[in-house]
Amino acid sequence: MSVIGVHANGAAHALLEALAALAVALAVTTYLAYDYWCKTRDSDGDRIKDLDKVNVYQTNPYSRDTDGDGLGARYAHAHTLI
Ligand SMILES: [Ca+2]
Repeated sequence: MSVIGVHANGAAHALLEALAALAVALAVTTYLAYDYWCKTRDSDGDRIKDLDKVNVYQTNPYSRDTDGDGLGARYAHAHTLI
């Protein structure tokens, strides 16, 4: 193999390594962004996180008034009704 060929293979190898590192960085960033979104998501916009509605209050994260009593979850939470 010529000297030029060796350099071309070296450059190609370096390029592949850079692309692999970029792919790993993109995957990690995407995972972290998705994880943050899952932990902070507020599907019904009542400022109570979905995770808290499910795990702490056992209410529907997609409904502001799970029990249909006319009181929003935020009000009910503030007045310890849930
Ligand atoms: Ca909510």
